[in-house]
Amino acid sequence: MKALLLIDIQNDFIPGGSLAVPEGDQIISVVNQIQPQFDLVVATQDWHPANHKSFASNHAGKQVFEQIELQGLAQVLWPDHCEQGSAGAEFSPDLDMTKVEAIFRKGTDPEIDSYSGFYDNGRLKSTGLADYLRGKGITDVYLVGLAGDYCVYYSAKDALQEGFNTYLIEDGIRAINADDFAKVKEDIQQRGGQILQSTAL
Ligand code: VGL
Ligand code: ZN
Repeated sequence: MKALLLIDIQNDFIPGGSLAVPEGDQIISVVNQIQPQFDLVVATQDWHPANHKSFASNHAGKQVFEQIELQGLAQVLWPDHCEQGSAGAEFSPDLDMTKVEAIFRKGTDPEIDSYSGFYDNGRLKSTGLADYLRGKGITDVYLVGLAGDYCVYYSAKDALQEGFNTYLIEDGIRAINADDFAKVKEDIQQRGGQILQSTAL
């Protein structure tokens, strides 16, 4: 059984949003087109409180995209984004959500960031996504969404670690940094995942 994970296809990650991923809007028609080919479609939603420690605005004297240490982990400081209840946190109005059976929210703890849809960055707490997928009989996890070098990457690593056959659908993904995404693809393949185009599904 195959699941498609829609990772953080939210207004703030799309051109015009506060943490826009270049060409992020270009994945949406691909994502909408492929959904019928899966047994299950699930979405993740970055969902931060206003006092979230991943926001540069919550650290006096720190700049956006600076790196700090948070709970012993390297943390990039982001522009305010995906604040709970804001328009930026909503899914893109162009994204077809009719087939999405469940939405897993993440990044709700102000003290720790959560790139993966499965666990926070410290792997302290699970979102329940892995058990949910197993409960639905899912063996294969396909990922699309934003951003390829952060939330898609961390979600794919966790999917592999949880024992799912894991696939990145490249034309359904855009990254903040293209060089970083090239490394992501290599790393995911080294860990046993595969990269494919939507036309090969
Ligand atoms: C993301 C940075 C901060 C993502 C979320 O969805 O890739 N990136 N929060
Ligand atoms: Zn975030």
